[in-house]
Amino acid sequence: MLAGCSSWPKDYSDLYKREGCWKGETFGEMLRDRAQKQGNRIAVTCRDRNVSYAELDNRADHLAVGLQELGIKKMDRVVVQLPNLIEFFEVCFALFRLGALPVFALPSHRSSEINYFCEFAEAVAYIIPDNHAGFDHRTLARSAKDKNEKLKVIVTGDAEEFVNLADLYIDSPKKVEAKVASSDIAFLQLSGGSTGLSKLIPRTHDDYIYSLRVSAEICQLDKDSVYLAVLPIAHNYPLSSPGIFGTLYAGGRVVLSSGPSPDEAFPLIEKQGVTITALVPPLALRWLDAISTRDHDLSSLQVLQVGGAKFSAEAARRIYPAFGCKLQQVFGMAEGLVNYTRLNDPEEIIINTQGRPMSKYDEIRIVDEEDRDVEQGKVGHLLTRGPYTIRGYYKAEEHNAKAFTLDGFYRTGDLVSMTSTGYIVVEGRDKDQINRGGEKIAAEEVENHLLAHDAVHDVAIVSMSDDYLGERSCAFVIPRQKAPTAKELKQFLKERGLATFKIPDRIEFTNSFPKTPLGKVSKKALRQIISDKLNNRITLK
Ligand code: J2J
Repeated sequence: MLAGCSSWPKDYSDLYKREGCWKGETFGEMLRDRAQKQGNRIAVTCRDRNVSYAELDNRADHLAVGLQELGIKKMDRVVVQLPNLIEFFEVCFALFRLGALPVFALPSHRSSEINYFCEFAEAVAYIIPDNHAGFDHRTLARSAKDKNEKLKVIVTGDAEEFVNLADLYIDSPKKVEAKVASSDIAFLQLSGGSTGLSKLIPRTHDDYIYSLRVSAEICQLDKDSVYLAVLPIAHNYPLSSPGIFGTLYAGGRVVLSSGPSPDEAFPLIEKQGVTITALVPPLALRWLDAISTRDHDLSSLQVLQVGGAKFSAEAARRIYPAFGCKLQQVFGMAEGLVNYTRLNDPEEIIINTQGRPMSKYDEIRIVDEEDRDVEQGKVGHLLTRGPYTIRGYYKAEEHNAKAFTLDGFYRTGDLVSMTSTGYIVVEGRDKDQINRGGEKIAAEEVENHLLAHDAVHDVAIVSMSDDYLGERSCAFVIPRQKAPTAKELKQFLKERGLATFKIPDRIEFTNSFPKTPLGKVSKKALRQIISDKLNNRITLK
């Protein structure tokens, strides 16, 4: 086991094995098996390129040799920041075969996040595209290399001074045969974060592949399924619920879209015969708006998943009439637990709930402030434990003591209620996080950056409700003598290398913060202030 990771107590791991959840399979073996059974079928389509299971399997083997020759070995951490490209698959499976661990960064992360991931995970390598969405990722690599000159940077495209990924595919008669156990950590996923920086989430082959198997079953995937990936595939939702890996598990085909707009996605759905895709609520709204004015034939689409943030019942009700396909709500988290509405659930359940746990081994508790179970139907804090929910974050002993109960339940930070039939309704949040249309912002992380500005005395960041994104972020700033402008502060954050989605949408200057009876800053009161202001009820000095 990788140092800094907590595993399941033996009675639980025995149970999950005995019950057939963990079948002892690794990612490397999973791909090999599909390549042997259905080598000629297409695994991934990206623009005009189709890669079969056999080719993907071979390419992963070749790349594993090249990565090994570069010095990457079992247990090494490698920060992977690749957008929706076939190389993402090749890199992941090559690393899985080596027993090295991808750390999944998102394409929108910038130097502040990347430097932290590289440093905290003690990464030996960083894999990037040359340019993506108008941004040159090699600038991030230079900054990371300034901090650690030994870091190996691998680039797909124009590598400039770095190693070119294309040169690492080595057709050697000797395959990489690292001994990888299914109980090993396969990769580190990112948490949305609530206290300071994102935590890293260690997921094993056993637990993740189990979640893929159940997800694929629930979503009724098979060899004829075509999954369209419009969200960035490194995120846990399009990666695994059932996402790209669940599709490969089922032997289906993944189609990669470079972006989520209807202009890119609708023609792909028509041309590729897409059967299932996954969206966050703001995108679902955008697609709903677009559909009436386009004449693409989307009749192949059977399931439209919406998750990552609360989807309003009003919008949910419009999906079937507009798309003629089933809506599936998905409420999940990179730490583990995923809830789905089932495809044959009654309409009212699909529209009004966020689904129920995917596994009968998921344990759910909904509790009050003192960890006592609330009455059925009442709102409380969601705690969970199960065969694919972690027992601790990577190298975070102190935080783990708060984020998990003594008996191993993960405190999700979500406020939920449960229907009499066991479906979960997300009612709110009790974590210092903003969910900006599915993108998670840890308030404290951004507050710490702002506190580094000379003219900022104190700061508190809260969510403000937004019709399109659900929530946007608002920073309340108490300035020192000479107040900075909002523009200056935003520029300051950008220069510190913060991902754009974390830069506050609005900055309000104030002289003091409302306090709770205990003297802490009352974020609840701040949310009320900005809400009243947006509704023109008060004017803020
Ligand atoms: C309300 N809040 C939701 C929903 C997630 C599948 C789907 C999503 C994620 C994900 C994921 C929500 N309604 N339908 O990993 O495998 C909020 C909750 C949750 C947090 C987790 C998956 N779906 N959320 O979004 O790790 O607050 O995972 O605890 O990014 O998103 O965020 P994340």
